[in-house]
Amino acid sequence: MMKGLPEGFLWGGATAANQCEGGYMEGGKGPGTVDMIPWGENRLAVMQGHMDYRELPEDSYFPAREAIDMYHRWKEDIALMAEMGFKCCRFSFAWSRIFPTGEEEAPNEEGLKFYENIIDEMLRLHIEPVVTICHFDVPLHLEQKYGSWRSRRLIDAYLRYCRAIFERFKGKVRYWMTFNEINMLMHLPFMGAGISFKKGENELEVKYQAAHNELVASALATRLAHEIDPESKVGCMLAAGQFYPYSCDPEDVWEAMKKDRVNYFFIDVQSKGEYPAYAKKQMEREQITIQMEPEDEAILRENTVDYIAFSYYSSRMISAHPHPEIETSGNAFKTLRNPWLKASQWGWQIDPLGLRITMNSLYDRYQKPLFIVENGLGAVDTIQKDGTISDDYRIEYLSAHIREMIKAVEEDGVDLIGYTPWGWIDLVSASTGEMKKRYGFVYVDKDNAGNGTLERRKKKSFDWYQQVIATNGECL
Ligand code: BGP
Repeated sequence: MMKGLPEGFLWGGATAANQCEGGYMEGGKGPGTVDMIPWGENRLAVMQGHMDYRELPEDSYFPAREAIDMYHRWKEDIALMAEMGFKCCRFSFAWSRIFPTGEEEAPNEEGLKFYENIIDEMLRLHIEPVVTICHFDVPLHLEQKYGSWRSRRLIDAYLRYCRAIFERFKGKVRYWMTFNEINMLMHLPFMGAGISFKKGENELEVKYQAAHNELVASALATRLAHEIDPESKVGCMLAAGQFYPYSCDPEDVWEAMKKDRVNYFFIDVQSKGEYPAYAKKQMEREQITIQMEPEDEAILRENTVDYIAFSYYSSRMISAHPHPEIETSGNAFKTLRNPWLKASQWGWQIDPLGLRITMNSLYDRYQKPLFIVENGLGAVDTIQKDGTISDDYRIEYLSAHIREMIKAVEEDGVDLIGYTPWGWIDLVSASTGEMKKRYGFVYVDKDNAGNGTLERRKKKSFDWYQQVIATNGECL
């Protein structure tokens, strides 16, 4: 039996442009949808597409615009990841850095150069770049002119962007992901895909239309990447986390299965190349009609993804019957409180075995290599008097998850490419916009209101993770 993880396993960490770069209008960058998501009480309504960002109060604060200023500090930050021994780094490009409005004929050279410098520095330090093409980020102009992904026009704009980056980074970037947490479109449509709603419209229909456009774009991008660089690997990316039934009442089990499908839907199309029967039936039942072109079926069928990337923070629980006393909505996904699990300060339930369960479900369903591109614990960290940060809770969370991940590989035979815990350096939280919710091995001096020196400081988990990578997980 194979022991441990394979040689060349991609240990690393993950970030996203809008949560760490800042430099929001620098280097020719245009505004993106995500730059319009405010901190505070209006955040959720904007992310859900139920409040127009144009109506926000004058003094709103937009954390994505400054973030942790990686735009100017990338070299120092890459040195830190190299010191931890990263084999890879997952990060995203801001689309509007490269195509400021999304409609230019040619890309913005300064934007491309910015990412080229980063990629070259990573390669120099033997860190494999893993790039998310679109992480919650659409050029604002495309949202204003076309209503973002509800329009098919976005497919052309996205492909122009893909062509520019595939050609430029040919031979340098091997792993691409088309859309971060593509299923987030169903839960937080403005954050996930720049979609907001007009009064009285059929929201589910709009979401399915946007989903279809993204799915076709993803398939065409996969084809294009393979044409330009046959060595490249293109993945889908799912916000994963198994739904458990509240009880063994078959009604609860059925409910859990249906909930899982809301998320699997996207990956079923991206990985198997066709709309699953249950989705077609649902659209029929709910009288949803979406615009599809005759060639779409073949495009989806012929251009499936090479690997399945996913984020996993927690499992979820659901019942067919109401249980308001234990309902929580710690994140975008409503869940019941599972009595067997503890939760983070933000109510995200901690379930390491759930990672193994989720990996097995995904592998059984798709039989393609998996890549865990997000996992981690958001927590409040305090700096001790002597300047150290003892984040034992984070070490405990990650150790337990990595142990289950290794079992899934070693004992269940799951094919796994790598593991990039989320927010290897503290950054802005996607759901809350806070800095206080920290994930990093590296602390960044900045608070919720945007104050701080931005100084980087290693936490206890920094040395711990360095050791995990050096021993390929065997020290755990
Ligand atoms: C995922 C996103 C990330 C991220 C992470 C943690 O949904 O892909 O962008 O931030 O969750 O969530 P949060 O920042 O809300 O704690």
